[in-house]
Amino acid sequence: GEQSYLDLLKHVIETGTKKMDRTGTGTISVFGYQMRFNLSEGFPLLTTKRVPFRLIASELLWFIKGDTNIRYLLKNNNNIWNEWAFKNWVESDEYSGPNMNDFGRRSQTDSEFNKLYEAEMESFKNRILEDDEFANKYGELGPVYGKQWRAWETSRGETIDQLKDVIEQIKKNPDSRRHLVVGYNPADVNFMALPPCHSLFQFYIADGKLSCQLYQRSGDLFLGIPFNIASYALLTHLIAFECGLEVGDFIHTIGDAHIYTNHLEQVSTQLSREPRIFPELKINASLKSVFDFEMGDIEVIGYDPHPTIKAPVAV
Ligand code: THF
Repeated sequence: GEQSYLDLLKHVIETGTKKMDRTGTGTISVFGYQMRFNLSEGFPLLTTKRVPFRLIASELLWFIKGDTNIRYLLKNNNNIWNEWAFKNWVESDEYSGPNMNDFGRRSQTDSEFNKLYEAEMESFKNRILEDDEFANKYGELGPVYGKQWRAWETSRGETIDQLKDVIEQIKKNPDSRRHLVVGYNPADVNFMALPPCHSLFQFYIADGKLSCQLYQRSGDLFLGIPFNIASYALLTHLIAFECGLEVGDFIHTIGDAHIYTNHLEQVSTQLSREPRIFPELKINASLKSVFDFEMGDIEVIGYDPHPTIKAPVAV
């Protein structure tokens, strides 16, 4: 349960190494860690801080649709990918507003700059929502998860729908050891806003239960990992539902497991709290396919978390 996540935070604080990172923020990090969540014991939405389930569900539905443009997320009031699209916009030739170099760091350290940044971000979002041409060009994150899951391009000029294929194989050939979906496409990595953190996942069926293991190459333990746990738990539930299976375990394997140094205070607040029982997931049981779910078909019930803990995201 939740304790395995809290143990990971403690483990990194106690044994981790200080390490610089791409974003210039600094982290404490360990290499190689595994957590296991038994999904039949409740839905793993952490309770030691409020984790916004709506954002997790809309991001997952966005992946499942094969969409890679932030417009869908914005329509659902989901802002978690904005910074990566915004970066492409402010670095483009067409952008002529105030200099936004290094906006991730400056918006947190310079309050004058932060006002400018927030105004630019607001107008960027409005343009993505209102202007189709602008959205096609600057809302696009490149061949990220949705593209690789639903339309992986082969060297023969075909596309592979990995998600559809894996669901079909789970039904037809449950004992297979090849139930894999790969997000990390080496040929496309340089064209993505951010190379996939969740690189590969595999399903396993035994005793009528569907389990899922994720290999995540890099994990932001405070902000990203709580999202990732709930996201893959939800995906496992949706696929199990379509295939007439119960849910088994979600196994989360992380490569570079790190806490950003500007999240340390938040982490110690979280570690001082007692975990509560996990909520339950409720999905619209009249649907037939993973591909038919919309936001209104998914909810968690009985979620009673400790309060939100705010933290800046490293870009
Ligand atoms: N980059 C970094 N540095 N960390 C990540 O977790 C991360 N992601 C995705 C892509 N790049 C990343 C984006 N996922 C939040 C959560 C998940 C994200 C990005 C941001 C976040 O800020 N969550 C807040 C709430 C935000 C809100 O309410 O709008 C939180 O408190 O949980 C790894 O998938």
